[in-house]
Amino acid sequence: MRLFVAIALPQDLRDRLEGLRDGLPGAKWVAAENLHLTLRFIGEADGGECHDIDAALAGLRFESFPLQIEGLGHFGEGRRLRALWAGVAPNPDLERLQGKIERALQSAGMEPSKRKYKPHVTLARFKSGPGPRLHSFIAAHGLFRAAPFEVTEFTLFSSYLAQQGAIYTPELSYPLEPRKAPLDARLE
Ligand code: 2AM
Repeated sequence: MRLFVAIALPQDLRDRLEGLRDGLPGAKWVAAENLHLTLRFIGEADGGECHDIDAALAGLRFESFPLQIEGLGHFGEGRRLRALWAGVAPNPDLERLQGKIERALQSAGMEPSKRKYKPHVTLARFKSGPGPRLHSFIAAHGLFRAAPFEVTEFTLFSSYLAQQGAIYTPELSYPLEPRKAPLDARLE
């Protein structure tokens, strides 16, 4: 199974992100039900490894926290443009949760992640770049900012590459603990 750990996004947020789809020739937009925020890509895992991954994730303790999607960016430039994404407002809780997941998976025997973590929600992928239109798209929509939502769990997804594109299936979810500190205190 090909696996990754991610935060599933609420329906209203996915609807808002879907509303950005407009005017980018060559963009292959990610289906609304597939929009997610990856915490850790795992890759292929066999039965025994899946068991160890589940045990490592289930043992993790972390409090719920708010998260806000804002801004747009891209990976690659010009003809090497690969992806357009929505970003995340600076979020120390997200960084800490990601770090905990990384350490838990390493103690379950996984190799350390090679890439530095860059939180993003991939909106579209490109085979041939949209040229200068990307910059006007980002100029038009770059101030995108969604309402914050409460992250109350994270999810182990499987990814299956079908003919019509990737199909992501939530396999197991790991609830976070109820938040103790009030929201106001955390936003200060
Ligand atoms: P992406 O959206 O930037 O492509 C499922 O493929 C998820 O895992 C996607 O969110 C993808 O990020 C992420 N991912 C991270 N590293 C990956 C890798 N080496 N191969 C495939 N997907 C990866």
